[in-house]
Amino acid sequence: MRTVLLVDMDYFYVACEELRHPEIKGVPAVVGMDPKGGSGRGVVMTCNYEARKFGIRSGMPISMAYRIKPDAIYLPLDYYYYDRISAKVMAAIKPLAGKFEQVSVDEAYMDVSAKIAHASEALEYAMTVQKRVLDDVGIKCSIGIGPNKLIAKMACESAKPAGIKQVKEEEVGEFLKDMEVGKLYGIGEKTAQKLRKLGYSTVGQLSKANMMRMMELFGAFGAEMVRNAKGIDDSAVVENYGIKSIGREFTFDSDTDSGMEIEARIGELGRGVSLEVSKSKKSFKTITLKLRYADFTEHLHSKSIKVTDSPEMLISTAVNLYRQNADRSRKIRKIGVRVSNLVDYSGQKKII
Ligand code: DCP
Ligand code: MG
Ligand code: MG
Repeated sequence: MRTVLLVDMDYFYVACEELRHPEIKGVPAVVGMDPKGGSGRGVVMTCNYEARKFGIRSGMPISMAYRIKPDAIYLPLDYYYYDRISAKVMAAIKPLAGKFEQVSVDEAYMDVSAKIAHASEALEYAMTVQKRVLDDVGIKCSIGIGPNKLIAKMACESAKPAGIKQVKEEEVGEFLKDMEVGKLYGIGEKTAQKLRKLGYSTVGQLSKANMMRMMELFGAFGAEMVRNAKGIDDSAVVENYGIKSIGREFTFDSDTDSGMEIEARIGELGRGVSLEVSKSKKSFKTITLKLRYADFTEHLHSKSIKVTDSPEMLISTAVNLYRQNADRSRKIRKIGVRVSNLVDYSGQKKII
């Protein structure tokens, strides 16, 4: 039997900002694009729990956040700073894991099965992890504990903020039974709506769905949903798996069809991504350009090349993806550049 922890920092970007601006503690604060007195574009990246009390959320247009709470503190994004804090967090907790898998800037799975004699010791172990983050970095995190990654992840959601929630193997059924289907890992709002129409409003109901029928309706994802609804997840905590992709996005102040302006931005985003790639000592194989048009339709264009860490290759590939794929008759609202299929730089040297 395994014991898996999912450790996730609370309101991470704002928590980072609190470290260097302690005066924002306890005051509604938002990190995101400049609201520009309500006319700003782009979104809220995150906000603290004081701001969440007013209904502000990650991903919400910054202009909407501003309408809700114009007197909140609005801070610009500083990815490099958050990455540095993230590295400190990961370095602090990695030694406490048997197997350690970072999954995002503020989140990691820890398989602690080898560190404790029995699942009943997990709660105390998680408290040690929480305290380590607070002592070494000065920020708070929440921890979900489960017999697998899926349950640990969902337990963490219900532990937030600054909490710990353990779901033991024998409690999995009860934990999932009455959970709203949209809360199940991997299910977005659209799928949740479809499922509700089919009569599956709770995870418990979905767990009893006919596998074949779900596969007819949703393909392989249908089978996965039913497995998840049963709380089944055999995937291992993969050591050194690291972050799967590195990307940056930019929303234009006003929608644009100027190729020059767009290509200049792609160049800038590409340089930012490259810098981060080189800091994490990675090389990459796949470059993805995201184009969001003025009408909010979004298109992803990807190209895989020989593994490289060259900023020039990254930028020229992204620019070519734009030249080859963009619909020039429509204006663009937002662009993104991302690299994936990351390998350790040392790994790449061996390949060559
Ligand atoms: N983030 C983002 N875009 C989103 C959501 C989050 O850029 N739509 C960024 C900002 C977050 C960070 O990633 O600080 C971590 O994301 P989480 O989902 O873990 O959210 P938070 O840590 O901000 O809040 P929570 O306390 O709910 O974990
Ligand atoms: Mg978080
Ligand atoms: Mg997270």
